[in-house]
Order: sequence, then structure tokens, then C-alpha cells
Amino acid sequence: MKRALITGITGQDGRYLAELLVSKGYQVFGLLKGQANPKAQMIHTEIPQVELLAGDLTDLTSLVRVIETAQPDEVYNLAAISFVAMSFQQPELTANITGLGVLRVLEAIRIVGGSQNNPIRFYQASSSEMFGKVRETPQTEMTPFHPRSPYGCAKVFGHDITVNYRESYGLFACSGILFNHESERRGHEFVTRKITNAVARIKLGLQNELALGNLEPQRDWGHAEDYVEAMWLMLQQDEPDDYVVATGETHAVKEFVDKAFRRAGIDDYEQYVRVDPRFFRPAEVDLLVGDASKAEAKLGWHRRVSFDDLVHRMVDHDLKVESELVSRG
Ligand code: F7E
Repeated sequence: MKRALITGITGQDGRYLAELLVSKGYQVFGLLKGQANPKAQMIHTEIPQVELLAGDLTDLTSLVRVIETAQPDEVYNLAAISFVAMSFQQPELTANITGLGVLRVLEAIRIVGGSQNNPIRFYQASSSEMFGKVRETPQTEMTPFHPRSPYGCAKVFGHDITVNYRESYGLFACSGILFNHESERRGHEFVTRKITNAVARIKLGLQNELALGNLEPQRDWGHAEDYVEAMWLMLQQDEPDDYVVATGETHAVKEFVDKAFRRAGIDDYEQYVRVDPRFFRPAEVDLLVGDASKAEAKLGWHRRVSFDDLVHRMVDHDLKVESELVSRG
């Protein structure tokens, strides 16, 4: 039975990845931070096979202890301060967790080691935010980075240190440069879920306005369930490498808004949308679109969920959830 440790187990990707690995027969461990973390119960209920271990990305000794206990074949580092807007408010915390956290996990792996025949394999959740003010379109594994937020800068460090540990110490370390990936489990702070939740509530008469920031930025949006499969595939290869994971399509925020309202049967939606400068960022990433040919050719990875399906699934889900809340009173 293979063993895997996931940091960021309580997040959207952590939960999908844990389910995937459990379905493949892995014993899955999740790193859980904080005392009495309220999200622990959610994991116990949703994926009872997962064993949670206490630790923190800012505490190297805790990571060493967790890796000694879990004895993983594979470590997936998904934990991060992942909300770009928040990284402008708390840049130092972001650098510490999203950036230095990667170094600490790599060090813990190096210290604990794993058996000589079976060294621990490492996956780093890198991000298209590293491309920022893009130097070329579409973006590939070779596109230079130009991050536009403390989050993007921290992710560049995480990516570079992963490559560096692979080259310096021969670690089986992979970096997945994942473009935006969303789902019915996406946090409400991210624009897609903020939109689909508001659309559902407006449809049901529970809210009458959706306040958003910049509607022009374009993103390459896929479904998270497809993307966690790419993470797993990277660690099953003969050699470690870095891969872009993306759909190759880009859509503006306002297009997502349009499709989401229309899915709920609201065509005259402009009256509900208000642009609020509070949601603008000090520096924006205007356009992202990834070229996943390498992942497709080498990993055999293909996205299954289209942009339309993604929007429809999220809106339908939120309509169901909000309707149930209404009927429960
Ligand atoms: O913003 C614009 C906002 O917060 C998307 C994270 O998973 O993907 C994600 O980062 C766009 C931006 O995601 C609002 O300015 C307009 O241009 O959903 P988001 P993100 O910043 O692209 C990458 C790949 C990651 O790695 C990150 O961890 O939407 N926008 N109005 C808004 N965004 C938010 N959140 N809220 C608004 O009201």
C-alpha cells in the first residue's frame, strides 16, 4: 500500500487529491495546522480514511516529525496562503508560508530521507501567478516569470527551490505550474465562487447585488478534479520534471459573470453587478493562458471539464445549496 502526505488537505485541491489517492488504494495522511482546527471534522466526515497529523509549514521540526510518522512515498505540498488579494495585506506571512514553507518541507524530506530504493517523491503546487505580467502567450514551462503580487513572488521562490533541490540533491521533486482551477468546493473569496454563489442568491431573492473588482482580467479556468490527476501523474513518471497544467482557453471575468447569470436564467443581469474599487488589486495579472502540450504528451493528461461545464456545475451546485438552506429555514 502506497503512502502519501498532503499539506493543505483541507483546501479544495487537498480534498480532491485525497479522494483520488484513497480511490487508488493509498494510505493518505494530511497535515493539519492549528489547535482545534474546525476543518478537521469536515475531513473526517468527507474522507474518513485520511489520517490527520498536527504540524505547521512554519515549524520545520513539526514537519520532520510528521514525515517520520507518515513515512510517505509521496508528499504533495498544496498548503499556502493562496488568496492573491490577501497576500497584499499580509506579504510577510505569505512569504513565510507560501515561499519558505516549501523549503522547510524539502528540508524535512532531505532530513528524513526515505529508503534508498524508494526515496520520497515531492510535488510542489506552483502557480500561473508566477507568469504575472506575461512575457509571452501562451505560457509554457519555458516562459520567464514576472510575478505581480507577494503571492506570485513567494510561488516563484517555491518553484525555484524545488528545482534547486532536484538539481542539488537529486530529489524526485516536481513542480506543477497549475493555471486557475475551480470547483463546487472553491472558497467563496475567489472570484468564480463569489460569482456563482451570488448568482444563486440573487436568483432566489436572497441578495440583490454582486460587487466585484476588475472585470477585464482573463484567466485560463479548469476544473480542480482534472488538475489533481495531473499532480499524481507527475509523481508516477520515471524522471522528475515541471509541467504546465491548463486548458489553453482564456476567458474574461465578465464572461464568467455573463455565463453564470444566464445559466440561472437571468439575462438582464447588468442591474445586479456593481464595480467596487475595493476589490481592485495594487497590481493585476491581465491575461493568463497556458500551453499544456508537455503534460498532454508526457503524462497523457487531458482536461475533461470545459469552461461552460465548469460554470454550469458551479451555478447548479450553488442553486441547490442555497435552495436547501432556504427550505430548511
Ligand atoms: O481572481 C479578478 C481578480 O481571486 C481572479 C488562486 O487560486 O489562481 C487563483 O488566483 C481574477 C483576478 O484568483 C474580484 O482581480 C474581479 O484578476 O479568483 P481570483 P487569482 O488571483 O487568479 C491562481 C492560479 C493561484 O495560484 C491562486 O492561488 O478576478 N476579480 N473582482 C476578483 N477576484 C476576487 N477574488 N474577488 C472579486 O471581487
